[in-house]
Amino acid sequence: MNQQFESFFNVIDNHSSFIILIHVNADGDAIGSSTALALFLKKAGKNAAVVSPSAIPKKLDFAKNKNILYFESYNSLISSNFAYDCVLSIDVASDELLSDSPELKNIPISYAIDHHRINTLKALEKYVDASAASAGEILFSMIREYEKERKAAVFDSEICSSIYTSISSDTGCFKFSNTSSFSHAAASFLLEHGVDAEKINRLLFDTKSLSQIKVEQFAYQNMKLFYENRFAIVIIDKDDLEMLGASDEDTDAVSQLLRTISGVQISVLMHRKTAGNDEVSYKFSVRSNLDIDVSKLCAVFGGGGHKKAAGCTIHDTKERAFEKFTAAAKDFLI
Ligand SMILES: [Mn+2]
Repeated sequence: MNQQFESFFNVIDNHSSFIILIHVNADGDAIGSSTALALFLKKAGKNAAVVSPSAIPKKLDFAKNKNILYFESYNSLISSNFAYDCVLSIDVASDELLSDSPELKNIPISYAIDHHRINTLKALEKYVDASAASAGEILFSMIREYEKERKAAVFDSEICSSIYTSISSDTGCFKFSNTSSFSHAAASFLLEHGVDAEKINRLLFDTKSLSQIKVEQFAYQNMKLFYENRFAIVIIDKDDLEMLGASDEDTDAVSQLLRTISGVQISVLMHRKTAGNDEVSYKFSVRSNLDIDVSKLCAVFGGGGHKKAAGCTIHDTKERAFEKFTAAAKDFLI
């Protein structure tokens, strides 16, 4: 019996209504795993809602569950008067990822579930397994253990679909290097429990909005290559997005896109944070090929993430942020 899982089950037993925090700019893992966790808690006779620090991207609407409440800011949680006695988090690696909201950053978290290698989130208890490709895989193991220990039936097609969304999203449809035999074994179980994998994967990977396509077109036209074409970067400024009629969520796939160029070892999307303050800061979304650990590159600037997918923020002018990052990246090329 996993003691940390048991400790989580005790947290569930000892409370009646939960909010589940996810990270800003929610992805398929954040929505899939938090939705599955909320559904699991409801099956355990509890009340549960998901709290996202920022608007949930429209393309993930399909991954929400009609029986779960989603609050898309701290203020909307407060104005709803949703009563809760316990705060959980899933897929959140740091306080910074709870956005600029001081209320959310200081909210006491009872139990945090995560799979990032570096987790600095403040929480009473944590279960962090960096070998898991997605937070959904950890939840999958927890629910299996819960079913065994409590002789309860939890898995149904809705929970299984949410976990499948989470795993498929964070493994890039089972293509990224983090994909393990466990990812596939979990998926196999989930497919046996009524998951429409074709539909989920089409909506996650093969469906793009026109504005997303325009952003990708812009990225191809404006990308810059350095260091014998081993380093690809594109800068997308707030004005560029406005010109394209696009929003932040349309930029998600861009760093991934540049990584597909043959010979590129590190690909970067550098974009202006849209937070409404005058301070200039640029966010870097970084991907790598080969055996390059970009979480270490991002750690140079106080960021982090996974080995092949990481991010950081540099508070500086466009030119200086670009120069700093590009110079630091050089040491990581092979
Ligand atoms: Mn994740």
